[in-house]
Formats: sequence, C-alpha cells, structure tokens
Amino acid sequence: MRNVSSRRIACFALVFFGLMRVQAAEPQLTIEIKDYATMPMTGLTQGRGSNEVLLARVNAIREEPGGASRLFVADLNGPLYILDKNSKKFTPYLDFDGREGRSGLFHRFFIASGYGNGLNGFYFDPDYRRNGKFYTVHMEDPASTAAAAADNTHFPGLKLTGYTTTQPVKTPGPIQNEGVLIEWTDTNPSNSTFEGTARELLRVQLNTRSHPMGDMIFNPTARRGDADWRVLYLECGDGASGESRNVDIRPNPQRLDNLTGKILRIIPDLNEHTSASTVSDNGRYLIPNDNPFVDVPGARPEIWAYGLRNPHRLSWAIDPGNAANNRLIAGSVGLHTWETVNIIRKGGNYGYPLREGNELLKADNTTAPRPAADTIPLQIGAELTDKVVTPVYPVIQYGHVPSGGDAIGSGFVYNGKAIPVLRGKFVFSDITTGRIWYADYKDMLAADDGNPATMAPFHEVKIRWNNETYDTMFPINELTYHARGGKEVHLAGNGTVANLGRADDRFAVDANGELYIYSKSDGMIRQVVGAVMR
Ligand SMILES: [Ca+2]
Ligand SMILES: [Ca+2]
Repeated sequence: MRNVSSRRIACFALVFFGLMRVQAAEPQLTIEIKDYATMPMTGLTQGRGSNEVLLARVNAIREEPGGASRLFVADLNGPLYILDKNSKKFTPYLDFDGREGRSGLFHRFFIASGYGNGLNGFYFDPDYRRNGKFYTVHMEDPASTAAAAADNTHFPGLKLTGYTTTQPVKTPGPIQNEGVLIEWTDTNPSNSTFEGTARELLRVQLNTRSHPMGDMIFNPTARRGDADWRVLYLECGDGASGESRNVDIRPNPQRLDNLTGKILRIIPDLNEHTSASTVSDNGRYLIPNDNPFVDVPGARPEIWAYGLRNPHRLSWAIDPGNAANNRLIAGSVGLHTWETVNIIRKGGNYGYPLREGNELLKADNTTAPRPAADTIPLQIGAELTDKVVTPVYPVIQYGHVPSGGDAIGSGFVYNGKAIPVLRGKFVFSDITTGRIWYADYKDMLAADDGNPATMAPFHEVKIRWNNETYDTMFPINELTYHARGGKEVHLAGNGTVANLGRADDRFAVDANGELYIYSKSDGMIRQVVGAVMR
C-alpha cells in the first residue's frame, strides 16, 4: 500500500515537474493590439462570392518616407488612400477601379474573383522625398473590350501625354489575367492629391485568376552608390499553373522563359545604374547585370529566384552591422500540404511544383518523401535541359492540420524600438485561421543550411484585445465584422483548417519598424502596442 502511494506521489511529482519544465522551456508570447483605423467600407455587409463580403480589402500599408506621419493604404477594390497617422482620416489619393462606368483609372481593372485581384501592390521609391516616385501593381482582364489606356477624367492632375501600355510578357498556356506594374511620379508629394505622370513598366500574362503578381520591396538599407540602391524586388505568383492537370502549363514556375512563380529584380529608373545594367525588351526598365540568369540563353533576365507557387509577401531582415547579411524573406502559400517561409537566395530554385515544403510533390498533387537523389532538372523552355539543380528549401513550414493553417500571410523580423521583447523575432500570420506565430530569426538563419530536414521552430502567439485574450485573430475579426454591420453568420471565403470562413489577417510595418495587423474580413487596421513573454 505504502509502495503504491509513494509510487503515485513519485508519478504525480514527475508529471507536475514535467509540466513545470515544459512551461519553463516554452514561455508564452502574448501581443497586445489596439484598433488603429477603420477602413472605409468598399465591400458589402451581405453579398455573393468571397470578395464582395469582405468589408474592405486592405492589402498594403506603407509609411510615407520622410516623417510626414502619413500611411498610404491600398484596397484591392481600387482605392489608394492617404491615412493621416494623427487624425486617422482617410483621403482618397487615386482609385484604380474604372470598370463599367466607375470613376477610377483603369477600365480593364479586375477584382471580381480570386482572392488576390485588384490593386495588389504599392511601394515608395527609396528616393521618394526627392523624386516623388512610387510603384503599383494591379490586375487587368485582357479579355475586356474596354479601352486599355488609363483614364484621367476624375484625376485631372495625372498627365497622360505619351502614356502607353506595354506588350505583355508571354506565359505559356491559356491566359486569364494580366499583372501591371506602373511607376508614378507625383510632382508635389506634400499635398494629398496626385499631380504628375505615370509610366507602365511591365505587364505579365497569368494563366488564371489565382496567385497573381503583387508584392514588391526595395532593400531598405541600400544607399546611393550601393548595387541594390533603387533596385526593385517584385514577386509574381504562378497563376495557379503549378497545380494544373494541364501539362502544358504545370511546369511554368520551373521554366525560366516566363515570369510566373518567380521573384523578379529590376531597376525601374532608366537613369539609374546605367553602366551595370541592360535595357529590358520593352525599353521601360533596366536589368541589373548581376541578376543570375542574364547570360542563360532563353531565360528571362528579370528572374532573381524561381520555383515558387504564390510568394505573395516579401520582407527584408536587416543586419544593422553588415548590409551584406540582409536577407529577403518570402511567405509562399502552399497547395494542399505545406505553408512556407523562405529565405530568398540569388538564383535559388524553390522546387515548386516538383516540391512542396520539404517533400516531393507528385503529379496528382499529393506529397511523398523526397527522392534519394534530390535534384530537379534545369528547365528553360518546354523541354528539360540535361542539367540539374538542387532545390532550396524553406526555413519554416507548417501543415494544413488542426494546429496549423491554410495559407501563410505576411511576416516581419521585428526591428522597432517600442516592444523590446519582439526584437529578433519573425512574427507571422496564417490568413484564414488568424493564427499568429513567431520564430527566432537566428533559428531561421540556422535553418537556411542546405539541409531540407532542418527548420526553425516556431511558437504560437496569443492576442490581447479590448481586455480579453484570444488564441487567434478569428473571433476578433468576426466580432468586429458583425459590429460593423456584417450580416453573414460567418466570415467570407473558404478555409479547410479555419473551417468557417477566412479571418484574412496580415502584418505590416511602419517607418519605425512597428507592427500593424490588418484584416479584410472586418476592414480593420490594428496596431501591435505591446507584448509580454511569460
Ligand atoms: Ca501630390
Ligand atoms: Ca534547412
């Protein structure tokens, strides 16, 4: 009897101290968020499809350089706003939605279906304070019979003399969408209206409405005289070619003769780096001579990295001591199995659609263990070459499982000053579930080791909002969606893991590196105002 009791006590003690050990080894990070700004509603409180019922399709938030205290905010549905950081007032700056008699700029603008369609991307030129330049990416319907030219009727400050569209860069197979990159020059950045000129730089064919072109970024520590100064990194999704059963388009992310499923690197300004670049086919931008495929016959010289499905969010991790150690990070949405965070290497082949996460992706779109000889053919056109390359693998991956999610959002290595506990942490979201995780950036660097089996550990983050603590953003978004008048029972869209709709959450950073989280479902921008680890 005594033996049994002491065994029980010993057992209890083991469990108790075991739990203590687990708790001590795995402290819980909780971030505190506050409502920051309520987006003007561009969706419907009750509607059809997955896009209409998102209250505002906020998709990019960038702080104006130079300390003007203004955020520029893009809504996929068309508007580009200026948001005053003090008054929280939104001022419409440009509107891209010129469909069917609407008052915006582009009559072929497309938003009707596909989660990522509309005004997808917005970024300031690093020299914006001097030159007033910024860049946008939007989607157009090439089958539209509307006029292709921009229409400045409602934006008379836009001078269109000499404005012409470009020939689209061809993508093998049937085409549903075109992604359009435009450079804008505002001659007076100090006011809240646009006056100046625009140049279409690039137009890319996409096979379907899914996984378009969108996010872009400049290396934030590059200065005048550096090779990366004013050099634009632009992601282009695979247009859903890689999962297609149509074998004529399935290899597109692997083929170096097209721009889909790629990270691109170009110099938008024809007067920059002129001695270290060549002029693009369409004459509108320059291609740096140190891009990896400039000397490969048949390959598109714009390509910086490839073999990606939907690398829709880019960020830079900065080494303040040595800019050569800066790393470009891409979150890429997976098919049925793995969501991934990738450290982008020059010329890297990220394997898709022959790999997903660190597994083999088969022709039936299921995964299997990697082959013993882990190489894939170098492919430029329709035929394979006799060369092979070793794929580059993610540094973080999570599955489509109850503890995981459906679609990676965006993430940033926190570089701000207000919340010291977040420093050195890569904080990222899952779009549908509204889950938030962090990984230590040093673990991500360690996982970028050429070994597909090693990944950075990541840790779930809880969320404090209005004096309650939540496991995910989902209930916060759903409460707010209903509080703003949303009439649907659940949030819009599909998610296998999230089940009832999509929370639709992503992170952004301001000029000080402070974090914001924004959501399409409830059309809200929230600021991360604190964090505790205990
Ligand atoms: Ca202006
Ligand atoms: Ca690894």
